Amino acid sequence: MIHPERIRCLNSKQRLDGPVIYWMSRDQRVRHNWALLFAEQLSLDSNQPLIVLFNLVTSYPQAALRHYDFMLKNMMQVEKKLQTLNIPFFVRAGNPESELPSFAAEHKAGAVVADFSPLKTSLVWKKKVFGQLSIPVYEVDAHNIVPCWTASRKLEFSARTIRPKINGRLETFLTVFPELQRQQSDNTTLPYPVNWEKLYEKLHINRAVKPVSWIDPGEDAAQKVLEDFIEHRLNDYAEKRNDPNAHAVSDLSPYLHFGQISAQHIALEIQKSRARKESKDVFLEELVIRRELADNYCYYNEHYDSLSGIHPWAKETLNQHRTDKRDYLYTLDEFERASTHDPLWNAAQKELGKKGKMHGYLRMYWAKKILEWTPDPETAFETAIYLNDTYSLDGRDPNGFTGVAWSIGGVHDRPWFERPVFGKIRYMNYNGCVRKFNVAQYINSQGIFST
Ligand code: FAD
Ligand code: FO1
Repeated sequence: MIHPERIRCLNSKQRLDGPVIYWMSRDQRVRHNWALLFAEQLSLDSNQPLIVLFNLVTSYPQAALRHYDFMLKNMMQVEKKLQTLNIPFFVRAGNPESELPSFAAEHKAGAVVADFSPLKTSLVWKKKVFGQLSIPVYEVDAHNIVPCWTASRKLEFSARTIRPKINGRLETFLTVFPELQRQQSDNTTLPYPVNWEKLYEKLHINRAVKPVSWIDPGEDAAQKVLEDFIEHRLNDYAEKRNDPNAHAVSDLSPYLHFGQISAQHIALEIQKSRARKESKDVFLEELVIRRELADNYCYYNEHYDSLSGIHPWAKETLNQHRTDKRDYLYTLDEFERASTHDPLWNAAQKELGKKGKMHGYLRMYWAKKILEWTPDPETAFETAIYLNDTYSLDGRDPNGFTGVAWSIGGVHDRPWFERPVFGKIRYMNYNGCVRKFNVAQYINSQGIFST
């Protein structure tokens, strides 16, 4: 059964007879997907066919070939999985505001189900699409364990304030998923096989940021990574997760960003594992509290994607230090080419550029140095978001906007003792990293010899 608080009806239209469309967008998976399960429930209740639509936008902001390749390779698997369940899968390429209404009309749809994202891109799509539809539109939060609008009705100040609100509802929401059934009805217009090559050609994207080979895209690969993490790395997560030299983290963020694996499913598997309790707790704090706090930040703060979204205390302190002398100043191009004076920063940028993933501990250091080496905090924010979203597989995500806002704007953090440029924003430096892990080893591992 799907908890009713996961579902919101976005308009008050009457249901018509006709197929139920699940417009798959943020949660690009067949298993453990509450939006798909709800669409199935609607279709069974009304004895109408269920069909799935993926609307491919040919130039998603900041997305490059690296990201589209990771996404489309999974979509090819989604097509096959839905075929085995006799659930027709269609792909349209273009702007959702024109494709969705024409698709719904063409199939005489009776209802549309959308998954949930707090990001502006998705909100703009929905506003434009749902104003044109004369059938009911439902939105299902298939990404969070506790639905974003249920966890809290307001912008939360920190992990400390949202944690009890989320933990208090896990009993209700951290539940096992029902199985998606094979669709019986054969009165659906079966789609032609998707012409993926043609879709690749339609993309207007930055093709210089190449796909990566260290991680396989797709639901099945994500499940294998999860199992391997639980088997070999979860135990040491608490003590080694901040060491970029130890492969101690899950590497699940690219799959989570594209919805190729369910956070709820991960949490259930982590809970079942026999790994050390301390490591399980620390991991769940990141996966559940930190990640859902990021959706809260983006959902309740329309300026999540710029410095103007940070708290007044942080704005004030950064302004007071706006004219402080910067010891180093770099342009976007110098950052992008990893050519600063700091071999550690350069190594982290190289990892991001080559691998499409930077270790979480270094991301904080990396972003904070951008604040220190740019002319003003606004430029710093824009530079960090641009580099993060252009190169990181898990970029263009609430976690990224929130991670940059934390590093540069002190969001979800507290004031620290005052210093030049940073003011009261938490400071991090090279020696702090040396105390935490073997910096020379990390730098050499990125093929850069420390000076
Ligand atoms: P693990 O340590 O295995 O964590 C497992 C999961 O928990 C992650 O996949 C993520 O969903 C969640 N998680 C872990 N740490 C955080 C965190 N600090 N905030 C929110 N959720 C967290 N994460 C992204 O998904 N996309 C981004 O673009 C991104 N940009 C960041 C930028 C900066 C400047 C900072 C400081 C952090 C950023 N993060 C981002 C958060 C965090 O660094 C990554 O989620 C993490 O490194 C992903 O790797 P992993 O899955 O192997 O991590
Ligand atoms: N969502 C879509 O519905 N269609 C797309 O073509 C699409 C492309 C895309 C490219 C990169 C990326 O990081 C995300 C992309 N998304 C797309 C959106 C994504 O699935 C989520 O909906 C958003 O990231 C919101 O969280």
